[in-house]
This record gives sequence, C-alpha cells and structure tokens, in this order.
Amino acid sequence: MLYLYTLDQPERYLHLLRQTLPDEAVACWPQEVDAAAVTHAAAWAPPAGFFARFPNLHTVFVMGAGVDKLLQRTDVPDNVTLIRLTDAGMAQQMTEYCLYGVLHYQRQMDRYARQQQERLWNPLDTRLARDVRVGILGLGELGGKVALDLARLGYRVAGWSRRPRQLEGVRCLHGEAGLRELLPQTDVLFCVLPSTPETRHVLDAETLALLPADAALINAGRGSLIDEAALLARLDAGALRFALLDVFAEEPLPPTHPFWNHPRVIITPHVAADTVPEDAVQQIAANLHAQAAGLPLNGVVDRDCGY
Ligand code: NDP
Ligand code: OXD
Repeated sequence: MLYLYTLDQPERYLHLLRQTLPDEAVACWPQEVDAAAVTHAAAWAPPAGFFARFPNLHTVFVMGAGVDKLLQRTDVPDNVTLIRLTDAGMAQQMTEYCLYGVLHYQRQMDRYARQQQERLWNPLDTRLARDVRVGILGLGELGGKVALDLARLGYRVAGWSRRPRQLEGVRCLHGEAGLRELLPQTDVLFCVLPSTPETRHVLDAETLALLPADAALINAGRGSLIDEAALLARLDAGALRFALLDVFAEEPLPPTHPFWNHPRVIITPHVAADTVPEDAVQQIAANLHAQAAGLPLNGVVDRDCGY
C-alpha cells in the first residue's frame, strides 16, 4: 500500500494517485489503515515519528526536490529507499524566478523604484544580456536547466557543482577553487544548492566579499547556504546591490528579522518552485512501475552525500 501525507491539496494528490495507479492500494493521512500493509509512503513534511508506525515501509517518495529535512529525521530506517522529485515541473519555475532577479538587476528596477519615490526622470545606462555575468551555484536538475536557459537568452553564464559538469554555453567550475574563481566574475549570483553539511554557509563573510561591488544575490536553494549575519553586513555596507531571498535559516521568516524591512532585500515565502501535483504523481508512478520491474529508479537520494 502507498500511504500519502501532504497538507497541500491532499484530495487532489489522492485523486491523481488513484487515477494513475489504478492497481495500487492508496490511502491518505489521516485515514486509519493496517500499518503493516504500508510498503511505500509519499510525503512532504510529516510530523515527527510519522514513518515509525509502518514496520514494512521500504520506499519513501519525497514530494519535493530537497531532502535536507527528511535526512535529519530519526524515524526513517537506513534500509528505506528515499526517492525525491527530479525537476517535475520545478526547473521551469526556477528559471523564471532567477530570470526575474537577473532582469531586476540588468534593467535597474531597484534604482528606478528609488528614483520614482523621488519623482526623478533619469534614464540609466542600458546593459545588454551578454554583458551580465550570471553565476549559478548548483548545476543539478534545477540549476542545470536554469544555466542552460539563461545561456540561451544570451547571458554570460558560469556554474558551480561538486563534480565536474559539462553544459552547452555554460562555463562549468567545481570544487573549492572553482567557487573562488567564479565569485569575483559574477554580477548576479543564483544559489540553488541543496542543504548539506558541506554547503552550510558556503556564502559567508569571506566568500561574499569575493563578489564584485554592486553584485546581486538570489537564493532559492536553502537558507543554510548563507550566513545571514554576514549577508546583512554586506547589504548594510552597500557592498551588494540587492538580495532576492526565497529561503531562510528559519521559516517562516520571524517577524522581527532585519531582512523584512531592509531596503536592499526582496523576500518571497519559499515559492520559487512549487511541486506540480500532476508531474509529481507521474514521477512517483513511473518509479513504482520501475521498482516492480527491477529497473533503475530516478531520483534516488544518496544519503552519504546528503542530496
Ligand atoms: P540536484 O541534486 O539535482 O542538484 C544539486 C546540485 O548541487 C548539483 O549540481 C550538485 O553537484 C551541487 N552540489 C551539491 N553539493 C555541493 C557541494 N558541496 N559543492 C558544490 N556543489 C554541490 O538538486 P536540485 O537541482 O533538484 O535541487 C537543488 C535544491 O533546490 C534542493 O535541494 C532544494 O534545497 C532547492 N529547492 C528549492 C525550492 C524553492 O521553492 N525554493 C524548490 C525546489 C528545490 P553535482 O552536480 O556534482 O552533484
Ligand atoms: C523542494 C522545496 O525542495 O519546495 O521541493 O523547497
């Protein structure tokens, strides 16, 4: 049996799962079921201890791309296969989110907004896409597509990953040295890394200082990627033009957080790329069929790497 837990549109997911998997028994929390019959779960952010009630659970489908919260839990035994969503409609949304920030920078919307407050009619220099250097941290399912899309639009794109990558039209760097090479040559930095012990505070006071004066930062990965105090200090000093932030160390962002009314910060509430129910269910179904047929699975989480 496949047991579903989501607070986001549970009826829609249940309907789609039953429609797509007519031969599979599917139930949805809080329905009471025979816990021993549950072999698979599809879940996003269930309460602590949720998975422990299913003694025969062997596969968890994560209904999102990031698995950081899941890997911190103690109720998912090591022998359970974790499968996350790969793209599933989120990559296009990430491109849109990143492009919004890049255009904000390139077309100087932050400066025009300030000029408008002063009723100031003052055309600023126009910058072409080919003169804007976009750096992308994370070249996986999401960052890889963002990099390719922006390169196709004419931006000068460089990207950074853990292992060497090759993407057409994108300058690909990796490892510690690659990050140090990329940052000083970046006008707009887009972070879409997973949260792992290695990526924690990858942007701290020292690495943020490698960005050129006037650069902009967009974070759609996870809040843990950035040392928020160091970012605030850079913004306060006017060393960064603006930060477009979708993810935070603490979510929801506490009402007293200085980001809220910082003139150089734009906040969105973790909406850069939403899970698309139809695509998510298609991916879960395809993996269930592949698993039953003994075929390779898509999106298996590497617990050792943390993503
Ligand atoms: P992937 O696993 O497909 O890609 C992760 C990328 O990060 C890979 O390129 C990987 O390198 C790179 N990476 C991981 N660790 C390191 C490291 N230590 N140093 C350098 N590069 C590293 O993930 P997705 O693209 O699917 O998703 C990325 C993240 O986006 C998610 O984990 C989640 O946190 C976030 N997200 C945010 C959403 C939002 O709405 N804000 C929505 C969806 C996801 P390599 O290629 O070598 O493996
Ligand atoms: C995800 C997210 O990881 O929504 O899918 O952040």
